[in-house]
Amino acid sequence: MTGAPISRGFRGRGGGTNSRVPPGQHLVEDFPVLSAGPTPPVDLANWRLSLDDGDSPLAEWTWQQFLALPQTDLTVDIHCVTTWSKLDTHWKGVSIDTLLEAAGLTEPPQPYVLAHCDGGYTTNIPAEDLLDGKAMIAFEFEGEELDPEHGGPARLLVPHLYFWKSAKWVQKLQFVDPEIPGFWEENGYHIYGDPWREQRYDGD
Ligand SMILES: Nc1nc2c(c(=O)[nH]1)N[C@H]1C(S)=C(S)[C@@H](COP(=O)(O)O)O[C@H]1N2
Ligand SMILES: [Mo]
Repeated sequence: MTGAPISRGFRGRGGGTNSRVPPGQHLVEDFPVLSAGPTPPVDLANWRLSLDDGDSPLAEWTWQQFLALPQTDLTVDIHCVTTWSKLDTHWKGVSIDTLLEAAGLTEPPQPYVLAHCDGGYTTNIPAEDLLDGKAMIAFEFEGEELDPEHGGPARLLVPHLYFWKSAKWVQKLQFVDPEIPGFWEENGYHIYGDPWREQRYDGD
């Protein structure tokens, strides 16, 4: 058969889990750890999460203040660019919508975000990809506090993009314009990283 590729909706007809596995991915039951560096020690007394507009601080929360914000539960599938996918993962955290609201913002001050982590890792995401319940700062996984090797005490979760966008040990979301490529994006990976369009590498 030639012509247009079969659409996702069509392929999904049979139900089942295959329709939930993006091209080139396979399912895993375990939860692999992928870190570019060592796991930073957990230090809740000095933990801070901040929002910046360029170089100007917008808001900052201590751990206590962060936990006092309204919380959200998310059940989502996650997809790592190294080809593993994991279905129906359960997370609790604070949505980015809630953070913006708590900071007194009705919309993102700039169209792009650079997430900064303890340890120096960075990743970039368009601001709109963090809104409308699509992303959160997660602090619980499967009903337990988030394991340090998986980003505890808290990580960004952006499940509709490859998992390298879900920055572990996140400390700051910096709103910027133009977009600033993060660690993997600077090292040959795709600037956006949509698993359904198999945007693994620059140029895909
Ligand atoms: N701070 C930080 N966040 C990170 C990474 C990292 O090396 N450092 N690796 C990314 C990559 S490539 C992936 S696939 C996921 C892995 O998350 P996990 O170790 O919880 O599976 O975290 C992402 N977030
Ligand atoms: Mo990854």
